[in-house]
Amino acid sequence: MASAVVVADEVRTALEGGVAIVALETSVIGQGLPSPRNEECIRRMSTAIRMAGAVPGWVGALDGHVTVGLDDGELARFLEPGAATKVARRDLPVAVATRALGATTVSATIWAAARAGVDVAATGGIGGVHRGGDRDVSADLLELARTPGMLVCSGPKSIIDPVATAEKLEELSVAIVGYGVDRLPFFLASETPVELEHRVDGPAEAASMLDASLGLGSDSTLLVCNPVPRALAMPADEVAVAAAEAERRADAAGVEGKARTPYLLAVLAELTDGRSLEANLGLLEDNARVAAEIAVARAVTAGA
Ligand code: PSU
Ligand code: MN
Repeated sequence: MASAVVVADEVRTALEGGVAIVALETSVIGQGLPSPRNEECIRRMSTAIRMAGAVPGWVGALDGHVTVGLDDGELARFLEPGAATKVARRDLPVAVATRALGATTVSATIWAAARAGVDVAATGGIGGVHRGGDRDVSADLLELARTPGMLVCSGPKSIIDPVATAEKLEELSVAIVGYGVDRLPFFLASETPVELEHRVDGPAEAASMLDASLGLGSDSTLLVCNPVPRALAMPADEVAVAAAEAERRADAAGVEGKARTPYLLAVLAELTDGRSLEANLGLLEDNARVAAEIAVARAVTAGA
């Protein structure tokens, strides 16, 4: 039986030639950002990766398979609001069998990337333990615990409980590594009060940590947390107030399950006059750049 994970030619050639690749999720395109900013996101992340000397590997489900390395024409299909369904790892078989257009979250993206042999990925903020107990815990966390590799993000999204999420990641043996920082970044805001035990300063240090992890046969992802670019960072209390209001509206509207995260992000953008959108795009672009620099640092060492 042919594999339902399709590796695009550009990604395959890069893999064979030892060229660095960064895997990218499409849920941020399909659900996380409004149109037309989602198109801008594709362009900015892809450009940042190429400028650093790496190849973008956008992941998504379409036409009965999961592709690592969607081209521009394929990515365009994810842009229209509501066109793609949100696909976490557990939803992949359903998306493939029904030939659905599936925008992959972090959990589905790192799963497919690992199967394609791509071990560096980038996103904005990860899912985690939502506020108010552990009724709603993102599938991102468990997948990070059982997928070897490295994910560059800006910490948990603003709508997540950062303390509970950090505790859960410890329980799951996922190491959180600050990228030039000692405290856990908080998506749109630069930091949470959570002190990190691990830190790297620059791509070379991150690359050698990934090498060590893979060399040990570790089965979990190293979570590299790069704070939102300083000029775009929002005050933590402003984000907290807006996030709390977003939760209230989601409760009142009865928005549950996987629709909740996109709903909360949309309300957040509305409540902050779009500043959260600028910060979100800026951190996505910067995380793409950092991930590409790390992947390139590894490719250089491997080729030496
Ligand atoms: N980061 C963003 N915007 C997003 C997401 C992350 O800046 O839309 C998506 C990611 O795909 C992440 C998902 O994996 O939200 C988590 O959703 P949930 O909480 O339903 O597991
Ligand atoms: Mn959930």
